[in-house]
Amino acid sequence: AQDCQVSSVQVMQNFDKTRYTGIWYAVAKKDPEGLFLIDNIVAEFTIAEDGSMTATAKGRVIILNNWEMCADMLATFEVTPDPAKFRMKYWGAATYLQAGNDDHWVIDTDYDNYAIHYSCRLVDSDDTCLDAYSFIFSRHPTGLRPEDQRNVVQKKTDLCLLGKYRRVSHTGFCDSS
Ligand code: DAO
Repeated sequence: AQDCQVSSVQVMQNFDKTRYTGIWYAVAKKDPEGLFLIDNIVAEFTIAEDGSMTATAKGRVIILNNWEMCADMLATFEVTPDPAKFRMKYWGAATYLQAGNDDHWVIDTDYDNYAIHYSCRLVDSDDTCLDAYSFIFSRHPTGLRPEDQRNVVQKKTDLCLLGKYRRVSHTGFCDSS
């Protein structure tokens, strides 16, 4: 759908959270208002014994007045009637990091190469999104495979976010922490 309405966003059909586990490198990001994770963003998804999904994530952040650090984040996911739509509760390993509760929707993935995430934090009265963020994830830190790019561009367009993403670099900033 390209009516830009949050309720008509198409998500991954028959999402399989088991195949989604493991490491994903953010290769592009559309930032929300007051961005938090800047670059070197790596997330690892796990399925607990009770079947619930959790994640850890790292990324370079700037907190307070220009204090640059690697944020260690934790997240738990609450299921909803749609298997690709979760509520994500997240917090930092350190208390001064950001914490919150966001939608976490998997828009599309082939599980082995790419994944497109979307979260709308603020829905307007006309059902368009006033504050969205979105990660393009790859299993490969080097980026998306050329054959996945067309599909990713189509999904960015469907989300009404085409042109709003920036590249997320991986320089090793969070590798030792
Ligand atoms: O970076 O501006 C931002 C918003 C992201 C907040 C959530 C980050 C912590 C949890 C990430 C888990 C998997 C994507």
